[in-house]
Amino acid sequence: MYNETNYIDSVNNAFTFIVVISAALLIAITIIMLYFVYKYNAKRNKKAVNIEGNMTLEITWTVIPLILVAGMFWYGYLGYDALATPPENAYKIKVIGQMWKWNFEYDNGVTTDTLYVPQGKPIRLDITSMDVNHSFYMPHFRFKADALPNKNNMLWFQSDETGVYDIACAEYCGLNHWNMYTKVHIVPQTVFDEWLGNKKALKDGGTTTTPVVDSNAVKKVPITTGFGYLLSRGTFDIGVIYPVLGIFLTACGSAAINHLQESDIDIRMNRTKNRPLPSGNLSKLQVILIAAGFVITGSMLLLVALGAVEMLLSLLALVWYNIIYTPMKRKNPFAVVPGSIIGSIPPVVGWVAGGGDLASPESVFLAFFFFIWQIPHFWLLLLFLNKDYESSGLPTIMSRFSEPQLARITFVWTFATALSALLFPLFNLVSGWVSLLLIVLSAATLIVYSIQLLKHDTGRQSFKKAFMGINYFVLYLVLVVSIDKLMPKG
Ligand SMILES: [Cu+2]
Repeated sequence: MYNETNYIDSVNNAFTFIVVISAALLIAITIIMLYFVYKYNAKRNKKAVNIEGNMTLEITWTVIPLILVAGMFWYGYLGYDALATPPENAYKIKVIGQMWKWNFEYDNGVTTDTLYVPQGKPIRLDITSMDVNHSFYMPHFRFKADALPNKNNMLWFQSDETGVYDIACAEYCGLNHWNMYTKVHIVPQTVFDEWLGNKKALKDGGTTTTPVVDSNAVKKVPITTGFGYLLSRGTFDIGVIYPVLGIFLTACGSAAINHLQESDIDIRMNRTKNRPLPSGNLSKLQVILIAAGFVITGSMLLLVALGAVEMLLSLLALVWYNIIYTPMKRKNPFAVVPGSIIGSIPPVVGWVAGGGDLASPESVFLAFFFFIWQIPHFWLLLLFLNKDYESSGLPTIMSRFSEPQLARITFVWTFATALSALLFPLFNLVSGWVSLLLIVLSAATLIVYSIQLLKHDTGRQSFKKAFMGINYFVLYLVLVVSIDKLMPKG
């Protein structure tokens, strides 16, 4: 009875009907016009004659268009009528537009960002908006309905075949309007029931999620600091110990303070519930003393062995992490962007400690590069650890963007990271052509590899792979640039 949906054919037929009539009229009128241009041209007809009234002609050019237009209306009306009267037993789903994603609410209270519907069953969509005007658009089904904050619009459809199709917003609604894409999955009833059951279980378990930049960051610190030192010094010597150790100790202190600040969140997540505080192995006072010991030792080492600039930079990282970023991420799901600045400080400390100028272009570039790669790094971490974060109960970027949207945004940042890597040669931080070639090749590989993020069904696995991809890329880049520096010149 129905092919993919009840509505596609009637829209297609009405469209074909209108195009055929328009094309026929265009051709007929053009031919007649050319003939008249030839026949009545000024040389053959020196004197124009005025013709008045012709009943037959007037009736003809009124009746023929009337029939054509009535035919178009009839075709359009048939489709509209089918669309305006949903069957009584239609399965109801609420569609709520929001800047900038679609939410689908099912009868058991589950809300998702991707639409799943059972195959072979009439589906009724009740469409509204929670902020501005959007337009709910499913191109494959020839569906479009305004999503308005003060009015409920309805669409219904039934598809007897399974498939995955696009959903978009067809009304400019703000900055990220372009990214309001999601998918409709038409699946067999059993698959649908299982999916809805899983979603329900997940919902009862917890609500929202947060990116928690954890002490994992501490492990990167010695590498990036040493890297900055090598780049300005041109070689490794014993002096590298001071910035690396100083920054590392301060970062450990910073992580300890973070444990204090977040013990209430950590206890809720599998990944962090075994940290010393949530598990009860250390008291608060003990942690404070440990943190102070780390920070004071690290700062003193930097101040005495290197200078005030190095010490102040490392304290800036600490202030940024513990005083600005940590409280901010509890309120703002985009905190990860300013948070990424923290990772750009250690390589700069290394650069200055190695004798480089803090305000030099190379130092600014190093900071920029180590800032930009952390954004896809943390967003991917969030995407594939999502389930765990869901129990932390903090605001998350997942409440603003759907998974496919976040995947696309992450791809753009990954792309930017790959391109930024090409700046290493440009800032004369790489000299050998072999290293240059390796950097270009690895950047291209990263881009091609990350394209999986743009594919239809981005699962946790592909986020995890992309996450590993970008981490290995940066590690590889640091190695190539370091080896290039250490090679004898000449
Ligand atoms: Cu919109």
